[in-house]
This record gives sequence, C-alpha cells and structure tokens, in this order.
Amino acid sequence: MQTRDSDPRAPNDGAIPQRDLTIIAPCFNEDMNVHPLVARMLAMFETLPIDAELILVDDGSRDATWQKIQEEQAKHDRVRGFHHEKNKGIVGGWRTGLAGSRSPLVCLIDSDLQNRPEDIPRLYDAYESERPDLVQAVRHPKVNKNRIAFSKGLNFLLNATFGMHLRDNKSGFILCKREVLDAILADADGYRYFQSFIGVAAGVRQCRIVEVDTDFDARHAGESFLSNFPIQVSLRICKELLQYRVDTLRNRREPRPGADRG
Ligand SMILES: Nc1nc2c(ncn2[C@@H]2O[C@H](COP(=O)(O)OP(=O)(O)OP(=O)(O)O)[C@@H](O)[C@H]2O)c(=O)[nH]1
Ligand SMILES: [Mg+2]
Repeated sequence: MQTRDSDPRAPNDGAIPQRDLTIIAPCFNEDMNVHPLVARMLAMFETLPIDAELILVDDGSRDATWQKIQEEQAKHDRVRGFHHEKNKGIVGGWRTGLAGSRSPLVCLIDSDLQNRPEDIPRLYDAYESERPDLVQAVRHPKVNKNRIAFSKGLNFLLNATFGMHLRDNKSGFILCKREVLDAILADADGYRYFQSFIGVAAGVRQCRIVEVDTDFDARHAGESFLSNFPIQVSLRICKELLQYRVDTLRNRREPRPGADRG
C-alpha cells in the first residue's frame, strides 16, 4: 500500500494528459462507490461532445477506496487517481484534482453518486450556450426532510449575508474554467467547511453563475458523514460564514478570474 501522498504534478508516466474537461471526485471511505461511479462516468463520456477524464482523489480513506481507484486507473486511461495519506477534507481533494489536471474546464462532483454523472452534459451545455463564469447544479433531494430543512436554512443565511439569490449556493456540483476554481479555492485556507461557501465565494468575485436543476439521489452505498440534525456542523458553518464575510469585506477579491470576455 502507498504510504505517501501522490504528487499530482508528477504522475507515474511522466506526462499529464491534455483533455478538454476534468471531472474531480474526492473519495473518503467510498470503496463501494468507486466502481459504479467509474462505470457511469465512462458511459456518460460517450455522450459528451468533448474529451473528458475522471480524477478520483482518495482522501486518506480507511477502507479499500485507494485500492479500488488503482484498479480502475489500471483499466481505463480516462481515469486517474491520487492519494492523500491523511484526510485533507473535500477542499483538499478538489485542490489535488485541480493540480493534477491540465484541462481548461473542470467539474466537481461527489463520489457517492448523490450527484448524477449523467447530468454533466447538461451542465456543459449550459456552459457552452450561456458562457457564464460558473455553472452550479441545483440539487433536488427527495428524501430526508430534516436535512433539506437545514440545508435550505443555511442557503438562506448565506444568500442574505452575501446579498445573493442562488437557489443552492452550497452545491459542490459545479463546472467552470480552471482559473475560476483556482481563484475560489485560494480563499479556503483556515476554513474547515469552505466547501459550503463555493457559491458565495464565486459571488464575491462577481462571477456570473448559471443554475441547472438536477436530481439529488440517496447515497449509493456507505454511511452518511453527517447526522439527520447536523446542528454542530451548521453552527460551525455559521461562525465561518461571518468570518468569511468580514474577510471578504476587508480584502476585496479580484473580479471574475479567467472570465470569457469574448
Ligand atoms: N465528509 C467528507 N467527505 C469527503 C472528505 N473528503 C472527501 N470527501 C468526499 O466529498 C464528497 C461529499 O461528501 P459527503 O459526505 O457525501 O457530503 P454530504 O452529501 O453532504 O453527506 P452524506 O452523503 O450524507 O454523507 C463525497 O464524495 C466524499 O467521499 C472528508 O474529509 N469528509
Ligand atoms: Mg453525500
């Protein structure tokens, strides 16, 4: 078993492939989800008009996630894997995936199949037709009313604090230029739940965001990391929300990094 972090800038074969789009999926204890995720992603690639790849980032999992990722990358050249020896959180996974990609476009997706890989072509179509800075999937879950209520409450607070009107500002199922993601993630240091600020972080940079409605399925396999009543997490996010608001008022962000002016 590998005991060091993979270096995303130094892949085994010495060259990072150039594709049009890289899908980045952080994986924390998702060994049951790796294979179905890869299978659905590869089938979806057939329907995309551009050349895409999938990067799976094992985030210090305690189960067989890294082993499964290695099996998949050995079988498919459009699948690449990276490994964190220790858990770095979702944002750490996104950063490693971004560093390991050369594609001009990137898409972030959960690896537990709550977001549907089959929706990626619609995110890409919205990007192509409207040329926003960022496309964000609006998640429509069908189960777990308590979690939905908490999520809507936080969505309202985030919008109110940052003067925005996003329908699902915490959704990490997004597609954008790599420069936009890079700029957004530059804000993440010092925040434990920065993944919740992805929409407002784009907003403080005056990014134009297009929203696309998507179904949000139940976890395909594995255990939920959050309880039904994530009160502690919500309180921590509220604290970080205030911190982020103060920080972004004190230090204005560069507007619209890498924006397409054409
Ligand atoms: N929670 C968590 N997820 C991580 C971490 N690192 C990577 N991930 C991945 O990030 C994605 C989103 O995390 P989830 O735990 O599914 O978040 P969620 O959908 O709000 O919660 P549940 O599905 O109910 O657990 C998943 O694909 C995880 O495998 C980490 O440190 N913590
Ligand atoms: Mg999930």
